[in-house]
Amino acid sequence: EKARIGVTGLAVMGRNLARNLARHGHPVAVHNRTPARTKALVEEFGHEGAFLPAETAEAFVASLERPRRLVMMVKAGAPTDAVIDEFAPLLEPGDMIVDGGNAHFADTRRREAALRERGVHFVGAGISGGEEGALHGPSIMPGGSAESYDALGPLLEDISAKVGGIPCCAHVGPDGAGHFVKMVHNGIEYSDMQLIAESYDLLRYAADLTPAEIAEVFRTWNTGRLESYLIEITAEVLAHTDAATGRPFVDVVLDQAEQKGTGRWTVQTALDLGVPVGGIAEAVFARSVSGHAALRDASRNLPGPPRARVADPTFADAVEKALYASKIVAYAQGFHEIQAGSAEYGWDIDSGAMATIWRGGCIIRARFLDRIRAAYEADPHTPTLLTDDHFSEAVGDAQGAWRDVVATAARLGIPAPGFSTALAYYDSLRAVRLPAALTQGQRDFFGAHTYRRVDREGSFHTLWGGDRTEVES
Ligand code: NBP
Repeated sequence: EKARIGVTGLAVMGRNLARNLARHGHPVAVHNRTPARTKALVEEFGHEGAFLPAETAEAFVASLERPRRLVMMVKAGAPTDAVIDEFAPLLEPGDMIVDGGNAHFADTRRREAALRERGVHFVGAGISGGEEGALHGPSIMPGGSAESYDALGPLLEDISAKVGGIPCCAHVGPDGAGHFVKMVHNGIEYSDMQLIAESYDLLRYAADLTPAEIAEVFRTWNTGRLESYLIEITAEVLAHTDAATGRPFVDVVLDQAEQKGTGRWTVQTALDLGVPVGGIAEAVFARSVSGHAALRDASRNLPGPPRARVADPTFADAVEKALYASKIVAYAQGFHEIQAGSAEYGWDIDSGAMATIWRGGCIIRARFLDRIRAAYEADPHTPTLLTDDHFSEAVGDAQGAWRDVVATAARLGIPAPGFSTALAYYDSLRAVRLPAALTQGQRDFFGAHTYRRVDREGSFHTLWGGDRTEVES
């Protein structure tokens, strides 16, 4: 008997993905560079389904039915290239390699092009949901050729999360599109987490609530429009007490956030594409600031406002509104980046479908995504989610509270970079005139960079060093 699909790389993610496939009745070949992992998987979980263990790459490839479907779940970067180099010579035209790791989409584009030369389909698939998702149903974002999706889609959809019976897996687009969308998903995740962190911080230090009280606030929010996995786990973390000290868990954790790089990639890519994603950038920078221990130590005694608190009992409601409005901005910026990437690389990504496959399995799963799906259904080419009827109404209703929360944070000296930048983005989009006109004047003054006029076509330059007449250039 041959395996329908194979998984190589059996650390937490690969092992759980292989088990998920086996549990769904798909005979799965399993392989790992260090064979002990393969053995351990079959010994521990062999009863869950049909596993075909292989010690060598040759035996692994030979155990797959054709066209071969080979999923690799190894460390991103050089290990991914090493595994491709090992397997590609053993494959035949029509076979498929799926990279389920967190590869940079540019690497995926390079690998896809190289393997296409040999007739092998290379599918960069974003997989979100961590190890639990891999086992019980992740959100899967496969790129690569449409032809490869015909052969892989049914299997991947089968093991993905489902929401209302709809799989959280859809073909994203050619070559690196899947990894691109996974990258932006992670960027949005950074932004979402930062906004939640700021909400907590304001409730704690502006409204003087305890972590346990704030956990209750989040639990309440999780019954409404903010209902999501991240809000749910926030309540869990805030309600947790450290066993060793009896203190709130959140107070014994060092306040220096780490990162693995996908948030940074989202921002770097946005800069290359010229897409403003301030909310995501501030979230990445907020983690960066937190980690600069020496800088923070040196700055601790800088002057701030007198310590004060907010007595208003409706403050938590105001924070909920600020959070919802800022979250809409975060997603609007992320989807703008997806559309810009899609246009740049000719991927033709269906934004509504991306919102659909993020509804389950992944870290940013949320009720809210149904609204985004509906917004793209109503207008697939909308330049921004903010102008969707539902979202513009929601932000219109929230904006007073949103402004108050940002002002309160500024007045009390509590950093709220995510809320602030989201509001500034919103007001920038709304502005009838931006001071960019002045910027253009300065650029023309010092560098003769020229400007365009509101009343005539063409490029112009003012002779700033001479008689200040205007010349057309
Ligand atoms: P790791 O990222 O820790 O990678 C370990 C695996 O890579 C092992 O199977 C290891 O084999 C293999 N490997 C390495 Br390292 N170098 C290799 C080489 N040169 N040749 C062959 N195999 C090599 O595993 P993970 O945490 O399961 O994640 C797998 C992928 O999934 C990563 O790209 C990760 O970014 C992505 N991802 C992870 C999560 C998560 O929650 N952990 C979520 C979503 C995506 P060995 O056993 O012989 O050392």
